[in-house]
Amino acid sequence: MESETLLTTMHWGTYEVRAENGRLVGVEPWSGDPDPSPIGKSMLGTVQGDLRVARPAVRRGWLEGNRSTTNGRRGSEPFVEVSWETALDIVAAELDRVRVEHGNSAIYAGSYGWASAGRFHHAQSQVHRFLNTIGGYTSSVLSYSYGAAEIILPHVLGGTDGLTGNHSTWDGIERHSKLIVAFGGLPWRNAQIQGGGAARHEAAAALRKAVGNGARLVNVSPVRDDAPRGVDTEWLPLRPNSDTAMMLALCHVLVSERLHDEGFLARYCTGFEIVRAYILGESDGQPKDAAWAAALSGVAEDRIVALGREMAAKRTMLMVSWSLQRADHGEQPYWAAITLAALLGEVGLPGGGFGFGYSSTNGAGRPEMGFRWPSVPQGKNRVPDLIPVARIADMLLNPGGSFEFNGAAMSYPDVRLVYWAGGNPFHHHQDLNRLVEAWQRPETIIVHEPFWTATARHADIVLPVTTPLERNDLAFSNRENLVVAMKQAIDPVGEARDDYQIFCGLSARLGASEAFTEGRDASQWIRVLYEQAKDNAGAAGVEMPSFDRFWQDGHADLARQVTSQTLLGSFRADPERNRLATPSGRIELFSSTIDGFGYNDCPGHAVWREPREWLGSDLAERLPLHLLSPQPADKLHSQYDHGSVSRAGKVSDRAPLWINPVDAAARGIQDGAVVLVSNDRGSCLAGAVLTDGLIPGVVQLPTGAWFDPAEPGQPHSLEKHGNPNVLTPDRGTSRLAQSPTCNSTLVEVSLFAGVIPAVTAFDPPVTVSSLNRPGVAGPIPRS
Ligand SMILES: Nc1nc2c(c(=O)[nH]1)N[C@H]1C(S)=C(S)[C@@H](COP(=O)(O)OP(=O)(O)OC[C@H]3O[C@@H](n4cnc5c(=O)[nH]c(N)nc54)[C@H](O)[C@@H]3O)O[C@H]1N2
Ligand SMILES: Nc1nc2c(c(=O)[nH]1)N[C@H]1C(S)=C(S)[C@@H](COP(=O)(O)OP(=O)(O)OC[C@H]3O[C@@H](n4cnc5c(=O)[nH]c(N)nc54)[C@H](O)[C@@H]3O)O[C@H]1N2
Ligand SMILES: [Mo]
Repeated sequence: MESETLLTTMHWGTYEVRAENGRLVGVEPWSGDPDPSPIGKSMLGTVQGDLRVARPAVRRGWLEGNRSTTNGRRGSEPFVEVSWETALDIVAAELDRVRVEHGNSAIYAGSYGWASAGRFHHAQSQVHRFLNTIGGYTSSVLSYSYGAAEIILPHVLGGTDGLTGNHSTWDGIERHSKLIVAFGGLPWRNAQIQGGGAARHEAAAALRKAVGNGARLVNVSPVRDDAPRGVDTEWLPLRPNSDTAMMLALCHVLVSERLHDEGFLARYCTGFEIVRAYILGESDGQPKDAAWAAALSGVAEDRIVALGREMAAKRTMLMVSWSLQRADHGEQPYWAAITLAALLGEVGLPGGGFGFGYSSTNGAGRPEMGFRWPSVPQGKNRVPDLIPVARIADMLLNPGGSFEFNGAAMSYPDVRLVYWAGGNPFHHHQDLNRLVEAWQRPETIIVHEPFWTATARHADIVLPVTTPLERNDLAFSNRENLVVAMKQAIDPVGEARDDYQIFCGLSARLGASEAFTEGRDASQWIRVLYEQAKDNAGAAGVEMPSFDRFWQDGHADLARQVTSQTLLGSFRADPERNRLATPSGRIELFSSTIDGFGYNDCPGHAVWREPREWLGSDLAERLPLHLLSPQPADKLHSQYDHGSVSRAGKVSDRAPLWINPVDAAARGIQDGAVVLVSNDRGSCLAGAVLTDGLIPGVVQLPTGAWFDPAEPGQPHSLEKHGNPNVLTPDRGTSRLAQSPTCNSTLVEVSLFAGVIPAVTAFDPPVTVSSLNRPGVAGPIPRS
């Protein structure tokens, strides 16, 4: 029996995979990972399962000439399977038609999404590089993860350090922090993930060590379980989206009791006087005191005062999860947290200051490698049109419409063709019923997918792609010192091809072969990327073995040069020489730039603005529950929702909805019951889990259940599987960042009456082998 064990890296960990006679038979965590994630197990049974896209497939109506579909055909019609030759001919001709008739800006290929780990076969890199060789595409900027932060932080701090990297490292926190206040908590589940690939999971241990060394940890969140597992924590529950009010009140305690650090404010910050007048209520008549914040947040007044005093007395680290800024006015909690940290005056000291997203991934708090990992070069996009990523439905519904963004007046291009490789908008976007409608507008939608996800089902042309187990690649990941030779373990499933191979076929048809490939095949590209990495590392004093040695060994464990860093430490040491990249060179507690935009929804300093949708709004009389939709513990987003680990976490076949027993009793809901979660935007079914681990008035439904409408293609159909994005609002945080606000959602929950419909998201779609012969997708041929 032929059997081989190889290493592969996914966003949730590095695994030893074993194949026998062409079948994947084992997935075990890499022995070097001290705290591995179970998610990898889900690859068994799915990578070679019946939800793989077996062959290229085209929507029947599209082949018959029905392009844009106002009557909901997209998402409901069967697919016709075609050969690769036919599929590539069709796609190339369609790209050419659209660019000639409408110009390249009519091609939208933001193609947001996580795809898979692996530096070369990174789907977005491939699709963007390819389209740049044929004239470009309308692109997207920012992320669903932390779009509001990506815009506000450069105005305040001059960059995104402390958000995406260069956090103060755990060692300083372990040794010096005496109080850690975590807004949004530090849920262990999220630190399973590291974008680009995880090797050693170390975040949970670092946190345990900090608390073991005497730091007191406070979890400020509506959800008790946002505290890290097995760590002594105080739970300070608050009403969702009220953190900014609480932070401003903590500032009020410091200023009114003269506990703030005037020296720090004078030397390192601008705008304190304006902020002070706002905090004390001199500028608007409302002091932001603890009584005021208590009424908004539900946290007792004396608890806020005591916490403010404790912060002033101890070395305090403010940690703010990324989730807080995925809410209405999501810019504000970040600006308010920085303001609070500046008043405390410990920014730039180990164990003090602030940081964003500790435990939102495994990476925050780990030292940087000190050099950049190379990626596939993108070339130049000649199309200037772009959108903030979460404005996609707005763009498709309002071609030519205008919008404001970070001080600029912009307009939406007229998109005719959407190209997606490596993402799942029917997972990630808000208000999916609105997306279903917007998605009918383009003339053609092309998707590359390994699996029959909702996005594949809502496409016109689906091209089947390999998973990392079916190709060779390299894992380079930020803050990871393990480089992995991701060797092909099994043959491509069905007729799947690599994204790269597909774009080779298209570029050849469009006369761009040389520009796209530079004459290299995949293995040559992998070698080139490795050599670049070796050069970059070498220049930073980090030695990497030769490529051949590395490939033979299967991985390389690199010695770190950087082991410790403190966010804004060098700025603190010498603010003149190490000026920040803000207009003043300092931390901008007041920004004349933002003030100059004249946005009432994001004025010149941190402010409290009531969310349009939260427990304090009038709507709460009719929709009395605040819905949080966090990341799922048992998978990454929608990936491998059909796998064993995710399925084990379903309740009555659906995503689990956490609800407080008080709220459940008032609605006659018992543990395990199928419930209807609804608001004016949509409704879904979920499985009730009764827990006092969240406050009454708040329910939680994780993301990731594959979108499963009872009537595909029709907006406002009941969603059967528990996808929270049929409920979330599709509105920008503010005119500044225009970023997602999924965590500002009100709903009602009731016991589902009637016949409970079966979940069908995991049934393969209907395909027909020719235009008139209906049938069901046959078994995937195994080579
Ligand atoms: N309500 C709510 N919504 C949210 C969030 C929330 O907190 N609440 N969080 C948001 C956040 S932070 C994010 S980052 C997004 C995540 O949204 P996405 O990144 O879009 O979600 P994924 O499920 O990771 O989608 C990746 C897709 O790529 C496919 N894929 C994997 N490998 C390959 C490959 O090699 N090639 C190709 N072509 N495809 C591949 C996978 O099968 C999968 O369908 O969701 C956002 N949506
Ligand atoms: N297992 C797993 N881990 C993941 C991912 C995944 O899909 N699965 N996705 C990864 C990605 S792409 C990202 S961007 C990160 C996201 O990382 P985060 O944004 O930090 O994660 P979330 O799970 O959305 O939210 C964390 C907690 O914030 C709390 N919260 C929500 N709203 C509020 C509020 O208004 N105030 C307070 N105080 N708390 C609030 C919720 O209770 C929630 O449990 O996670 C990454 N890690
Ligand atoms: Mo994200």
